[in-house]
This record gives sequence, C-alpha cells and structure tokens, in this order.
Amino acid sequence: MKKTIPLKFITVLLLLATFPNSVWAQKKQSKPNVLLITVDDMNDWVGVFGGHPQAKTPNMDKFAKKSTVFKNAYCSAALCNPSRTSMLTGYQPFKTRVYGNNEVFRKIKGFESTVTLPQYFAKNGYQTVATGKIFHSPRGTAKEPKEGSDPGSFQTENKVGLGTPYPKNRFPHGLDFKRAGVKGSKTRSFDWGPVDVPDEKTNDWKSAEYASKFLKEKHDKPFFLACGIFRPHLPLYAPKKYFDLFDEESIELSTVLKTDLEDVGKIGKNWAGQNLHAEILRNDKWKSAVRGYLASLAFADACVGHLLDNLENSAYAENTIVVIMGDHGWHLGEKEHWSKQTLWEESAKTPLIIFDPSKSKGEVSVRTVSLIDVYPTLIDLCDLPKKQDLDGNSFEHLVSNPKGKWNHSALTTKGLGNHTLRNENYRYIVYSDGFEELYDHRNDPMEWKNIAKESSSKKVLKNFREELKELVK
Ligand SMILES: [Ca+2]
Ligand SMILES: [Ca+2]
Repeated sequence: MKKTIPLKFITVLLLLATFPNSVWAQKKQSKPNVLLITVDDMNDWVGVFGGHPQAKTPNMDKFAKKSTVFKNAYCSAALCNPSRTSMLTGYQPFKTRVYGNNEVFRKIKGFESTVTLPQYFAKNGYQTVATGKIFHSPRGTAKEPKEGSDPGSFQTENKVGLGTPYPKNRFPHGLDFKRAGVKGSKTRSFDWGPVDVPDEKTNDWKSAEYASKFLKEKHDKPFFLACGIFRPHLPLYAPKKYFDLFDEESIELSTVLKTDLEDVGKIGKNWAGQNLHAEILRNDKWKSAVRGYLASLAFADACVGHLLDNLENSAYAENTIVVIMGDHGWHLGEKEHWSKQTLWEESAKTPLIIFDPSKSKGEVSVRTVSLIDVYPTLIDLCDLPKKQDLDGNSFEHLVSNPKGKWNHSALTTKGLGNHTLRNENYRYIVYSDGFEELYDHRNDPMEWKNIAKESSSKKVLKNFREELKELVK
C-alpha cells in the first residue's frame, strides 16, 4: 500500500519553513532573557520619579512609559557594597554582616558557597555576562576575591574602567581645595566639572556598547546580561555637552529647613555631618554641585539609552525582561547632608523600573518594594524554581498588577543596629542607641517633622517595632 503523508503534517512543515528566523529562535527559547542595568548612586531625580523638576533623563523616561515603574523602591543599605551584596545574594546586611565597602561576603563564615543571582540563573541554564560595576568592585580573583567583589559570579565579566576619564589638571587648587571650588571634604572625589571627551571615549559608554554588541549576536541559551553605569557616582565629571544642558544660575535647589536636624537623633545628626554643607554654602557652590549631579545623571541616561536602543533593534526586544535600578539614593543638601549613608528618604530611595514584555503596561506602583526583592522577583518572572533561603519577597504580581496586595515595609540598614522601615504612609527609624524617628509622608515628604514622641503616634510606632523585631532576628 502506498504511504501518504497526512495533510496536517504537511501544513506544519510549510508553516515551519516560512517562519522568520528571529521568531523561530524566540519560540524555541522558553525562558525570557534578563537585562539588568544598574546606575550607581542614582537618586529619584530621574524624570519619571519626579525628584527634581530640571532633570533631563529622556531615555529612561521614555522606557518607563511602557514598563512598570516602582516609585517607592528602597535599598537594603545606602552604600555601594552592602546594597549590591544584598541585592545580588538576596541576604540582608545584618545577616551577611556586610555593612561597609571593604567586606567580601564569601569570606564571611556561612556565606562561602552563596549562590548569587547570576549564579542561580547560570544553574538554571542561562548564560551570564557582566560589564561595568555590578558587584561593588571587580578586584581580585575567584580564589582570592578582594573588597566588595565576587569574581566568577558571572561567567563572563568585561572589566572596564569606571565613569569618564578625569579632566586634565584635576586639582588645580591642590587636593584640599577641589577643582569645583569646595574645600574640606575628606572625600578626594567630591568634585565635579565638564570633561572634554566624546561619549564614545568614556568607560560608561564603552560598557553600554559592550552590552549592545552582545545583543547583536546570536545566542543559543537565554542570557542574563548585566550592565553597570558608574555616573552619577562621584566625581561628577561628565562630557561637556551634558553640563551645557543646564544653566547654573537657574538651577533649582531643595528647600532646607534650618531647624531640621534639631529633632533627629545624635547618631543621625552625626551622619548628616553639616560641615561639608556649610563649606558648600560658604563657597556659593550649591547650584554648581547640583548642576554637576544633573549633568552626570543626564550622561548616565544617555548611556542607558544607547543600550536600550540597541535592545529595541535586536532580536531580543520581545523576549527580554529589563530591570533598571540605582543602588541607593543621594542627598544634595537635604538635611544639610551630601551623598549617601543616612537612613532618610533621600538615601534610601532609588529608582526601579521593570519591563516585562508580557506583563508591563506603562503603569506605576507605589508599593514599598526593596532591591532585595529583585532576586526572588526575577526568579518568578523567569519561572525558575524558587530559592527558599532568600530574605526578600517576590513582587512578580505587582509587575502586571501594580496595585496588587503587598504587606511588606522596605527595610534599610546602616551598620549594626540602625534600621529604617518605610511603608506607603510612614518612615520609621531606630538607631543603635534606641532613638526613634517617625515621619508621615502623607503631609511631610521631606521628613522634616519627627512625630515619634507624639502620643497619636503610639500605635504606628508599636506596629513598626514589632515588624522590625520580626525582620531582624
Ligand atoms: Ca552606589
Ligand atoms: Ca526635623
């Protein structure tokens, strides 16, 4: 008997033959890719987060329009290494005891064989690649990691320098009196100014370009690609064209309450360290410094935009989950403080934008999520097996339903025994000496009035104390 090929089978063959290559590749790959973009020391001045009316971040703002924007996202610690270690290990700083920039979690007893976020993805069939600053530092080797690093966490690591090249004649007034004209900061890099360099010659752009090239290649496995942009981290040197976007005279400054520090704790006041702010005022450099930050942020945005454009034009535009985040916020004079390392809103808050092609609809969530939640969330978004020992909570459901249920306050820690919890209405702070602060964000977004001692705050305080006790065991 003559064998005939069933009609159904012929139809399938014809369909397969006519399928475009890229679509075919996507269908074959069951897991979505991940593109993680971290922008160092980026506070909520990114346009869509509304922190500064003059910020120019058109690329992130445009991308936010199709993504899920987390307007109340907070770090676990307002410093590079503890924040990044927490996000990438999924463990709280008080668990790993990584509080500063010098510790290496893998050298701490009990954390030697930690499976980091990229390692977990690699275990589950992903190719993992990093360029720029993802862990705090690229120093050391897998056998001998050095401060703030975890070499080997990514299968491929492109080691580039950080930020932009330094300007010629970096300290014309000597090390103590910075190029920008401010004296007295102990931080050598507390400086800013334009650099005569094209974007393409900066390390941040090179990092974005490395990741872009990766997206132009064909990959057989799903990928976890991480790109770290260093600006607006100090020193605030950026290509001149970004400084030219801002006129120094018309720069708007945050309102600072003269008496603001009177009702904060001794430890908090000490951290605020008003001397630098006073020095900036004495030299009339406040507007100049804000311009430096805005220019650096605009430059970082251009680097992110370069990468996002290349993703958009790649074969992976429709099957890649994108996460854009800072590692913590940054004060620019609020509470007479500069840079990070406090427990207040300016330090703790950082932008978080997630684009999941199958879930995001250009909506905003005000749920108080933490960067420590990103690890379990990415696991769920990519449908990987759950990892049981993580400290964070998955907010996968909020990516498609930003108003969904969420019962967690965001916890930020600084050193041993200093914590803050943020829910949608309040910020609670407790220092290691027991001093408490409480702010009502519904009418006090600048956290000016500490209401911890008011009798009407008793119930709120009690709830926060209990929640913290539960979290910090
Ligand atoms: Ca940082
Ligand atoms: Ca105050």
